[in-house]
Amino acid sequence: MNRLKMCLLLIAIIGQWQLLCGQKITGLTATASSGNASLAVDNNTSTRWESAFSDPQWIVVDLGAEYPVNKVIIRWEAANAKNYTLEASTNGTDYTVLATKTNMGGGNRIDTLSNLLVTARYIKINGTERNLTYGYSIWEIEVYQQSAPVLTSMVILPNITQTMKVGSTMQFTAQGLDQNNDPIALTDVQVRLNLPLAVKTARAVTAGVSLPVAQADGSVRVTVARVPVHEIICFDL
Ligand SMILES: [Ca+2]
Repeated sequence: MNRLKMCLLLIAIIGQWQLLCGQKITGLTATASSGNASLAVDNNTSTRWESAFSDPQWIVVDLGAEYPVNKVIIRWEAANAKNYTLEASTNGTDYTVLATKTNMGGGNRIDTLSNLLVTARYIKINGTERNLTYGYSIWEIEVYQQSAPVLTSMVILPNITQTMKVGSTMQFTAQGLDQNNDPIALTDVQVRLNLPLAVKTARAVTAGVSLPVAQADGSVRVTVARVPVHEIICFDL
């Protein structure tokens, strides 16, 4: 019985994703309960917003549109918040508390609040207690988008090394995973037919076979018969 010992090697994935990659959101504006809020979003780390000398005080950053927000960096001046909340809103009225910070240290301080995973247009810092008698003082507030899914690994099922009859077919599923190990859509999968026991098949191995992923579950149907017969070696087992 002629059988083909074949190994399918996945050699490339072509996807179409936006390359947002956690970039900083620009064009921010801000309002506050007191003081010149714009100085906290002017991209200048030597100018600062300072509130009135009382509790509580707040500052709201307007992103200009809704974004998938992942990280906020607050560059506090020495007159900083001992206790505060970070909140998010899509309409500027209804806020959700993302983080509550308490007993934070004095002096110039950089607070990085990450893994927020929230859709928001407005980010609010609500100071409830100061570390000094001065107002709340922030050099700069930075807001970052959530990283777009990026293909980082794949799971191929079943095991891609198979012994098959020539002319028979096999089906496998290629599932891409992003940096959070969540499934990611694949638009095209390229596979290579490798015949390790047959040196004469080098030409076929080099050429490879490209097959589109046509099904929503990412499965690809591979038919051995589609490989020209003269480019493969069959042997008896
Ligand atoms: Ca500034």
